[in-house]
Amino acid sequence: MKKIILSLIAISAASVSFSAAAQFAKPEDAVKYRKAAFTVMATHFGRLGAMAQGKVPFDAKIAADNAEIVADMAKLPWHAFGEGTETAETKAKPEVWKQGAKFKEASDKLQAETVKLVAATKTGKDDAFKTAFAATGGACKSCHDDFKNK
Ligand code: ASC
Repeated sequence: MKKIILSLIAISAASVSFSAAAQFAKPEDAVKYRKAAFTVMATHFGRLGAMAQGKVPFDAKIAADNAEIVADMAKLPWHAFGEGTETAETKAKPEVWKQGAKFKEASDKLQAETVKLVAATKTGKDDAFKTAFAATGGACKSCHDDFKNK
């Protein structure tokens, strides 16, 4: 019986959506969380960049491993831009909160491009990878232009 109850608790905990999990204990925790996700994302995107630029040879398996981390990280930061985090000293522009729908669109675009990036790495084709890498970088850049201070 105890086991059943414990599994039920585990199942319901796992089904809590990301938006419901948007409750951080403190705004600083949310800021720390989203920065961490961006840091990990940038680290692995940078490794892909070295391959896209030919600084290291294209290796489909290594590219896929890195792209999967980028795609996973791309899901995470958005729910950490919640209320109370807009006054923190960060590079986020006020537009993140003033133009919420546009910010959501930009984050959706990034996530869509990272899914395509993973798929491209798995084709094993250098060209497909480079094209998808450029599209993903474009999604990073256009969001930064609108929503991130230098
Ligand atoms: C990176 C990185 C970013 C993006 C961006 C793309 O490697 O850290 O923030 O690419 O520069 O324009």
